[in-house]
Amino acid sequence: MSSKVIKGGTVVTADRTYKADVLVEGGKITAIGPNLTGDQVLDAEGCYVMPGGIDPHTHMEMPFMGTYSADDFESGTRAGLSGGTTMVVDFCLPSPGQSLLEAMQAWDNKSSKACADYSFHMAITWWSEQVWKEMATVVDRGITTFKHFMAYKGALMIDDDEMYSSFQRCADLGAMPLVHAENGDVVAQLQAKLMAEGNNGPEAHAYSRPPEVEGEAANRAIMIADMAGVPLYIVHVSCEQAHEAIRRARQKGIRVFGEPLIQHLVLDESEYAHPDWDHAARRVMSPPFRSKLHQDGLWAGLAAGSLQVVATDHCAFTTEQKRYGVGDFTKIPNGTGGLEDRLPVLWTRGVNTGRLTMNEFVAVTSTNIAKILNMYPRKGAILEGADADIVVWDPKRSKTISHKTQQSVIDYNVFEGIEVTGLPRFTLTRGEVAVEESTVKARPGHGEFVKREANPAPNRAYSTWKEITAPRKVIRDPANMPAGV
Ligand code: DUC
Ligand code: ZN
Ligand code: ZN
Ligand code: ZN
Repeated sequence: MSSKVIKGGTVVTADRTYKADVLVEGGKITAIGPNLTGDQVLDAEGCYVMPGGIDPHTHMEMPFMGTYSADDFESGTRAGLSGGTTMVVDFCLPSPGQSLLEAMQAWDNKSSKACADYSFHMAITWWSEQVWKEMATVVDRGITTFKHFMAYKGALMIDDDEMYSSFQRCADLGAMPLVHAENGDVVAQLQAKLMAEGNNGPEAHAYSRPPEVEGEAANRAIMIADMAGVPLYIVHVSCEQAHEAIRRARQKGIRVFGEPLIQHLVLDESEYAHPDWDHAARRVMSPPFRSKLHQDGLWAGLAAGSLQVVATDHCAFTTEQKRYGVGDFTKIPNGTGGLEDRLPVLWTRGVNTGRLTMNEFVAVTSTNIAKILNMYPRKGAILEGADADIVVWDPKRSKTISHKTQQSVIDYNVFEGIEVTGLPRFTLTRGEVAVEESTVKARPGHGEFVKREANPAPNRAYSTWKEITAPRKVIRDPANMPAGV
């Protein structure tokens, strides 16, 4: 078996920074220390050797809003590798009424060409006894997180009754629910009102989804999860109202995780006021970009630990696809890309500015994600025995982000023109060099499904669930009831 040694670099993990060589054999890290030798030497002089990024939230080739997201598992994972991300967690999305097992099969097929490892969440888009049953099979197959849409009324949205049932089922299975937290009923009314007033441009998308709809839904999901006795993961936290709900819950000992996106950390609502329709529509996603005030709150949350991970919700659509919504903003496919840019942009705007330490950077892009999603230390670690998913990070390498040089198949980039300093020199996926400077040699089919374990028992220690579900005493003597009318 041939070996590789990553030589002369500084290892940066979520909790340590130290000089060491890293030996890689058979797709695993087999030694860490001084003066290691191997068949092939990768020069890491002047670089940081970090666990490869994990993106916990992507949508490859997803049927959505009358079309399919444009990047598939090949171009998507290639984009990830190019930017130092060595794993994605994508969403199996059954259409309402469809079997979860069928959706899982569809995603198995789509992902066979992945260039990097991947795992799945399962979306709960409808509710029935069949879904209840199939959730156990899904968990057995290594998918232990279930996503719930509180928005997209008439399509993917489920109501509180269904959500509470599904959350209880998650608790029993040792699984964790995820939520897209937006009040879909309020959004639908605001959309109708705006359209009736002739407000049909992409800016109206943002008007129809104010921070309050997100804050309300986040708070509601947290309370319902607590009553079901299950931890909760809130995707794409974009505003203080949602962040505040998470912070408050965590201070009470409720186990809730918050995931901001790199887009919301650096892009703001002024993008929707751009005079060019295409420019604004390309940035339509849910939740929409917010004001600078919200951005500051998200950065602070990452540093303080009230928010734990940074994702992309990579869901890329071409300009042509975005134009389905000319004249009706509710038909603009929701989604933006960012998989290739998440690490460089977060490093540039986070580490280079002093907002995040290097260790915090590793935590929020990789290690915390691996821990929260039960993949640690196979993923998210520079440790002997861990998968050799490694990024050799050159803090001096710079580029200007441009759609002309990106791996994603779409014809623009929401970060266009942003100058980043800090880029991969090498990206390794299970020991294979997929990126060397600007050369990407990703191999379709190399990626493997990462099975995840359920938690051994539902963790209801701090939950109000116990109180709410405890047997209640009948207080009044039935013999002494007043006569009914
Ligand atoms: N938001 C998006 O913008 N796209 C995909 C799904 C979602 O929730
Ligand atoms: Zn979402
Ligand atoms: Zn999403
Ligand atoms: Zn391989």
